[in-house]
Amino acid sequence: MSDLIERIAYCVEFGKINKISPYPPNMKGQDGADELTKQAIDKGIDPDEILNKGMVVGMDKVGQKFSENKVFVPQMLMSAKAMSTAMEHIKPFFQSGAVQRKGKFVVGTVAGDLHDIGKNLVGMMVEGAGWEVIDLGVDVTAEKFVAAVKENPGCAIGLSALLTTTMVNMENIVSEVKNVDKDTKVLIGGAPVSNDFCNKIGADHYSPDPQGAVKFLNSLVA
Ligand code: B1M
Repeated sequence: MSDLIERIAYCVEFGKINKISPYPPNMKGQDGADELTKQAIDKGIDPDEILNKGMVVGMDKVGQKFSENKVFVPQMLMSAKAMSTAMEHIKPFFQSGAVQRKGKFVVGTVAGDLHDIGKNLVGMMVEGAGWEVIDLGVDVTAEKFVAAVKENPGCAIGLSALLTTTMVNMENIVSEVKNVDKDTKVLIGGAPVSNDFCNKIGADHYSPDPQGAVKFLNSLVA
């Protein structure tokens, strides 16, 4: 039983999506995260255990390696794809309430900015860490973030920006969101953003990578 969980973690870590997936080459023809997760559920293994001791462990490992520059964006994307494919088998248990999520994370790329690869990675890693992710997409205005905070009381907010011309829009979003609920935690990230900028605009945390985003969010519910 634990062998199956370990294999799921391994598939997520190395981006083995399913049996027909040719990546990684040394696992060609083997079951991937998709098949193994289904087998685990069919065997009656607790979905919470599959998620937290399998998928989350795999994502955690790849996230750590990414932070250390030992793997790069393509590997992260393959891991995220393996995880999201396997998650399809777990989702019905979230919906039934059999598996509890840690909280809600509303994420979006700020107004004027269309870059979404980094934001998507953050969303996938956070989802893999057991959070419900509400992705507002790109070019997201302060009004849309405010509406999401009202619809999802107690959620945390994530803002991404890749342009020096759009990172400035974060300040207004932080201020509008905090006007609705001053306790709403706002996490920011993206290549031009820094810790100093985070302090200047009154956001709660800056993370340079998805792993840091996960650590910050988990610290809120620890
Ligand atoms: Co754009 N672009 N782009 N672009 N683009 C950059 C960002 C740029 C640095 C290229 C350059 O000039 N060298 C430059 C910005 C310069 C600046 O402002 N300082 C630039 C420009 C100028 C532009 C346009 C203005 C070009 C034009 O039209 N004249 C235009 C703007 C469009 C708009 O947004 N309004 C534009 C358009 C585009 C494409 C649409 C073609 C495409 C985006 C496709 C897409 O995202 N779907 C694109 C791309 C791909 C890039 C580069 C090449 C790659 C960005 C990327 O995805 N990186 C980029 C140059 C570069 O970075 N080499 C560039 C990979 C991604 C995983 O990293 O997004 O940094 P990143 O995310 C990281 C971290 O930052 C962090 O985690 C991720 C993983 O580590 N992170 C967070 C990100 N968000 C986070 C949120 C968090 C926490 C961490 O918490 C919430």
